[in-house]
Amino acid sequence: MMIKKVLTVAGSDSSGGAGIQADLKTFQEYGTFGFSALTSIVTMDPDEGWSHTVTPIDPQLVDKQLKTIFAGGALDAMKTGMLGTVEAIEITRQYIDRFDMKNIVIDPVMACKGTSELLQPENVAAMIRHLLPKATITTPNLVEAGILSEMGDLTSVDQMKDAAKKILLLGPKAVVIKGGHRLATENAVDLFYDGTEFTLLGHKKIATDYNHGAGCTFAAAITAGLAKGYSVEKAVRTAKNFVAAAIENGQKINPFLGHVWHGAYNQAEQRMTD
Ligand code: PXL
Repeated sequence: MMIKKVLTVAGSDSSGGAGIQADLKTFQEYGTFGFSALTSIVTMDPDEGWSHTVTPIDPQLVDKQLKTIFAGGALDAMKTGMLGTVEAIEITRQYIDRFDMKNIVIDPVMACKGTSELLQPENVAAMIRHLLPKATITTPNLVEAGILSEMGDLTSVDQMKDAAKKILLLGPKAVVIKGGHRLATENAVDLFYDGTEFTLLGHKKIATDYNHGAGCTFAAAITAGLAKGYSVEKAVRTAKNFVAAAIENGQKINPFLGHVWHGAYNQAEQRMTD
């Protein structure tokens, strides 16, 4: 069987836990072949309280990367994360159309954990316009879901359901809203909605500070699952188990933060063999 080709269009997290680093590690764990088109580079300064700087990549270079990546034709699945510039978003959409890409996961990254800085609002608008209509699924956290649905703070499962309906009107075929640790429920509750019924996916909350990269890893795992032919719901359920293992085995990376361990699921003797 041909190995499945999977692409991430995202930023580089120089600290190694989120962004393309999370994506490529996750693709590998799933036994898929990972490609990456870099849109920006995120650096953190240990001498300045770990302050983040996001440096976008020249859009022409994003185009060149995608041209290279698509030289062998369409890929089996792709995801987007941090997007850098409006031009990079438009270019990404052009490749989606040109190669009639299917299995598209849009992770609507709007800020880095630990910073309140929202990515440029024009990027959010362009993502909504050009990418969400092509999405097989989008994976907002509570904050992002509040912004996409224009509902603001979401504090209950009922509000998450309303938000999910509104987000589907933007064009994705499905949405999973990550309630995660932010929702004041006993379990970490994610809400999956594909326009037919709501499915609540619960998992016990994991008490850890070492969860940097969880969101990117979750979206990457869904992407790899779709490439392997899983249904959208199975891809989400499997990704949830994968990321739970990664969080449970989080690693302190430096004095400032700890990362999920992307290799944990396979270490937990549940190898991704099918
Ligand atoms: O977790 C959001 C995120 C996404 N992409 C990149 C990041 C981060 C947070 O640090 O650096 C590249």
